Amino acid sequence: MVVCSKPALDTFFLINDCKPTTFVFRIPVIDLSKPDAQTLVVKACEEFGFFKVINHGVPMEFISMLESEAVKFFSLPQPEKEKAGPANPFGYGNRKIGLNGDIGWIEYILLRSNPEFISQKSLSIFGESPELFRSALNAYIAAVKRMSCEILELLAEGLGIEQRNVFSKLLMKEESDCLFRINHYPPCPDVQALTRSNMIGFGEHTDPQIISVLHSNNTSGLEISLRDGTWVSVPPDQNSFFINVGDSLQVMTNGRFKSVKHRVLANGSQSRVSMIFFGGPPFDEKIAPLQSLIEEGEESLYEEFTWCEYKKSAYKLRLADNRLQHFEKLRATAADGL
Ligand code: GA4
Repeated sequence: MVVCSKPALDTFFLINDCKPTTFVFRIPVIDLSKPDAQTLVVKACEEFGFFKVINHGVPMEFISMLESEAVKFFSLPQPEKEKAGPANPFGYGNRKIGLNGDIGWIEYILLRSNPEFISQKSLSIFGESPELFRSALNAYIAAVKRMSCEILELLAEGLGIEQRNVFSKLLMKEESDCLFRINHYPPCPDVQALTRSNMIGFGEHTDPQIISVLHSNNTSGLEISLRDGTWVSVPPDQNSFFINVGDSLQVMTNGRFKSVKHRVLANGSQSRVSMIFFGGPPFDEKIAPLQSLIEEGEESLYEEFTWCEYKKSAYKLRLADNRLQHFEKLRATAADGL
């Protein structure tokens, strides 16, 4: 294995039939406290739709408090956890992902992330110590949302957009449809049998929202797909966050940023816990390419849609489906002109 020489890059492993082989690739690592962060986030979103952030400003105690509450919840007896389910799509879910038959080697909690909703939601979702879980959740979400907005503002500035809150304001509205997910991937006694039955931890998909912010414990499993379709494994790092461009940001940048396809493999011996904040817009928000990002001679690649329209169509599809296809503009072909 080649040792990384540049501190601003992290290692990827090339995946061949789900077996890691030799080192070939490195992911962008962005230090949010450095002045070059603005240029680097734009580059990373253009090249991969994915990067890792360090010096992120989210207190480590918020992360460890929430993660330990989550571990306590997932260790409860199954009937206790099921009091908070079944996820439809919100609540506690086991194996079932979404509403159309997707399954994974996973259990999870999926929530709307605004504090009012969290405080109103049935206490059973927060297990034996609801107050502790709820306050850890609110502190964590507030800090991660702040960081997401900071990244979105760097992106807007880096793209030369005058209104630096053009993306971040969509997450800040009271009615914003931001979600929060805590995943637990239990160790799988027979990963090969799982793969033979075509099941993995969480199947390949892109995230629908504007931005996703992921934290995981030190267990591997996350993979992203490069533009050429190669799957690469992302080494876990519990001190950092991983950022994904979502479908909505791909549309707003008229395809300049790519929403990254990713998946999670099951681990044979260790349990993986990940916590993901999904920054989404309000339901009635119109999503379309920003005029200022449509370059001369370029066309808008997508029809305008509301977030509500997108979500309705997303929940009718399977996890691996291309959810943006439905909103792509039909481009004139040579044959149309004849
Ligand atoms: C993928 C990203 C988020 O986890 C999620 C998922 C959602 C769900 O689990 O309910 C979806 C999936 C995700 C995309 C397509 C639909 C909806 C399952 C599914 C098959 C919470 C989200 O927002 O979209």
